[in-house]
Amino acid sequence: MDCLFCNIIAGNVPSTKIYEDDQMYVFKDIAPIAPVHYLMIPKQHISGVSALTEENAAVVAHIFAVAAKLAKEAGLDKGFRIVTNCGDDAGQTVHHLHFHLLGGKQMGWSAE
Ligand code: IU
Repeated sequence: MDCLFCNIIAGNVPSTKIYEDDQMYVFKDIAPIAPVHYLMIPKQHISGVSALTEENAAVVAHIFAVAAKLAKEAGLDKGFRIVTNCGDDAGQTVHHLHFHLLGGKQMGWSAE
């Protein structure tokens, strides 16, 4: 298995787990850019948003429903952001679909 996030799901690479169920896994980003910075990933290997099909709709919807719950549990009452980078121009570095859940600070907005 050469996918880092598949190895994290399998427990071959350590991570700080926040949440897990049969469809998805959530852990703390190793290099956080906000006080709360989780990575939410499907257990199924999907390389990124550009590889999504209608067949993946349920797991993506599930990830977002869990995100709302985790944001509430983390106390992000003032707001939060969900980001996914897709491809080189966006700076995607790990080619396993992941959604960043960011919060706990006032965030700016830029495509820099
Ligand atoms: P990106 O959207 O593909 O750039 O996000 C990948 C994230 O994975 C990035 O925020 C890294 O800090 C994070 N990460 C990690 O949590 N653990 C790791 O071992 C590696 C990257 I490599």
